[in-house]
Amino acid sequence: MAKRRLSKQQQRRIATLQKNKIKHDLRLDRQEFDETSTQTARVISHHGRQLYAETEDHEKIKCKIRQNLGDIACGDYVLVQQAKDNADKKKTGDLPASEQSVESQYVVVAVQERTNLLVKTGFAGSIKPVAANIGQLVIVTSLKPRPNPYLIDRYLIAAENLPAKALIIINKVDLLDHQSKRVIDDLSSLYEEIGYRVILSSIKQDIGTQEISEALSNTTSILVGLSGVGKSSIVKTILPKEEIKIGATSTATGEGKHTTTVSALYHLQCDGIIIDSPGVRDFTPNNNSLDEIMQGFIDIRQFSGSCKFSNCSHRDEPGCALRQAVTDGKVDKQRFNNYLRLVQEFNEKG
Ligand SMILES: Nc1nc2c(ncn2[C@@H]2O[C@H](COP(=O)(O)OP(=O)(O)OP(=O)(O)O)[C@@H](O)[C@H]2O)c(=O)[nH]1
Ligand SMILES: [Mg+2]
Ligand SMILES: [Zn+2]
Repeated sequence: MAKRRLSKQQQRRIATLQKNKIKHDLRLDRQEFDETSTQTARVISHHGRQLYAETEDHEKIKCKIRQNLGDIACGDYVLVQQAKDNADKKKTGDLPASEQSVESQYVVVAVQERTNLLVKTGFAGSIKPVAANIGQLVIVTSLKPRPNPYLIDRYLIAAENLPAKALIIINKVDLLDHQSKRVIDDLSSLYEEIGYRVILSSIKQDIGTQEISEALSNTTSILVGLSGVGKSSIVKTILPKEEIKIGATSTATGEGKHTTTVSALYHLQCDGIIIDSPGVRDFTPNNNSLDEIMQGFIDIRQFSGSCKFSNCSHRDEPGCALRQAVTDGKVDKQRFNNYLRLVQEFNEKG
């Protein structure tokens, strides 16, 4: 593919960014950090070359990031050190209250091993980390924008392969009418029959919020889904004191305006942790193999290996156990088609 030529202005911008990065790295290298102050903290939100983290004493700290640490995501556990000056002042109690919290000079020196990392495939196949150490993926859908079963299935693949529990929320049920009620009923019974929990909610009418709150206890959950479905509204309802931006949606489609721009982590009273993530236009899990796709379909995977041919593509070969399961009503047709679609997309990617 021919390389796109950069305009003069773009070249200048890139040069300035590179210069700033070098300056930042030099500053970090010159500044001395107190190794005896090393402690563990959990990343609350990540903004380019800086992040906010929470220490084990629940202190919120702002940190710079030492170079070459690789990807860092919201929910990561990191090792941080305090700048020498600050650490000394803190020991003698000389640090002003304002500097003891957010403005303290900390640096992230290492990222601890994670249990899992949720990633999404971005532009041109780039892999972007979304959040780390996730116990539960909460797939938020709504009546407006409408639920998209193909998107739900792709998030379920991500959940099964993390692995993490999965929960499906159908929000904005205050907008239900006769026609949409059937769609929502069918959708929730489909996923409940497979074995997933589905909660119908309305933030406007306070429906299902208690149930959501309880489902979030004792684990780290992340809310994911299209922009405008009400992810931040759910967090704000459970944690009314937090400053959380809620966005407007387009009146025609209900499409959101991408209000939340970075993932952010919040503590719940019930010992749970919730991560609010930016809404997506689409989500493609980073499937590394056909087996990962199969593992992502908990209702279909039990039939794999029972086909007549071991390399069955489940399309038109005789003796296909998967197609038989669909014919027998043991596997939902739409789920099976979504499975085939993902396999095809994977094969086309090469
Ligand atoms: N009718 C109705 N509107 C809701 C409900 N929950 C949220 N909304 C509205 O939906 C819009 C989008 O809400 P947000 O919470 O910002 O949505 P989000 O999923 O966080 O969107 P992004 O941050 O862009 O990903 C706002 O106008 C909310 O007031 C609900 O239960 N019913
Ligand atoms: Mg939001
Ligand atoms: Zn088959």
